[in-house]
Amino acid sequence: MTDLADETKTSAEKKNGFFSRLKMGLAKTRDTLAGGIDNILRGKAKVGPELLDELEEVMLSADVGASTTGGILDELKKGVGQNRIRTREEVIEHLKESLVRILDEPRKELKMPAQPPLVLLVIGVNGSGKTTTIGKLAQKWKAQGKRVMLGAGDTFRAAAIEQLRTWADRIGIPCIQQKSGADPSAVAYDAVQAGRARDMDIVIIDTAGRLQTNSNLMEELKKVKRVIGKALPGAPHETLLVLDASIGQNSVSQARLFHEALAIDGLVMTKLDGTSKGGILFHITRELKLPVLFIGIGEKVEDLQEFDSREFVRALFEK
Ligand SMILES: Nc1nc2c(ncn2[C@@H]2O[C@H](COP(=O)(O)OP(=O)(O)O)[C@@H](O)[C@H]2O)c(=O)[nH]1
Ligand SMILES: [Mg+2]
Repeated sequence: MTDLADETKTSAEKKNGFFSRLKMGLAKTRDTLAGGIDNILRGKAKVGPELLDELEEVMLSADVGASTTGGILDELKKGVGQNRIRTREEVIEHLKESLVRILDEPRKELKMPAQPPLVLLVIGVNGSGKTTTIGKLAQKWKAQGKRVMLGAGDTFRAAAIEQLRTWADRIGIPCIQQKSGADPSAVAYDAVQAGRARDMDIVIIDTAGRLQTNSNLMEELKKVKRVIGKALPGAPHETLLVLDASIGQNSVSQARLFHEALAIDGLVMTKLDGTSKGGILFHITRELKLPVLFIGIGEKVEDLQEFDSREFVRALFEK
């Protein structure tokens, strides 16, 4: 995915820009995770049980989660026991491979429908970054020449509709909306209908995110999802859950609740830039078997990146 401004750059420059932005965004998690690992390994002559205990502590402090950390260390112990892993470098290489494997297990690409439009339903609690993520995605796709339409399904507050409308106006794309208080499933239905009638490639539906413990929200979202399927059989093609990475372990229970109610297809992890808890991404992927499709590493449009597991792990470990 590229921005218009990027179009003139060489692909190497683009790749560098992408990677340095990623590294910058992940600085806090890198300090905790790779920085901690580095400290432990430095000065250790031998790779043994004491070292593995210390590694466990570091990974937990970066919110990798107990079961995920345990799984990774079990493999590491086996390797050490069999004398396959002996040096500091081998420990790090093994860790990196384990982390990439965890991220690569669930599928990664967007499911594309046989016939456009691709309909994305975006859900998540208030403040997780749904509306900004939608705006950033829409801007990227518009810049690639895609016909994109938005649906203002967060009808709970007038300001939420306004926020999405502002993105749409700035990008120069249509936004289907009704008055605040309107039935969100009616808005979603209209948006998908309009998307079909107006030959859109992509329709993105925003939703409200009052607390996940509120069963009304889940019922409301289920209805939105059902009604979208009536407007276009097979849609929504992707139900994306937006999660704020800075809430760490809490995001696991949050994701579970949404997944149980709504059968999520993929995750967007936002605010990785403001947190040292980025390790949570490994834990969530492993626990829920859901792919991370996009990550947010800042406020700018180019700070929403398509997720690349290998680059992500490399950025976490590279000094
Ligand atoms: N630093 C940072 N802030 C973000 C990111 N994504 C979203 N935000 C901010 O999070 C706040 C809430 O976002 P919003 O899209 O309104 O959340 P919503 O309630 O889920 O729609 C806004 O101030 C966004 O600018 C990110 O990746 N990094
Ligand atoms: Mg919003």
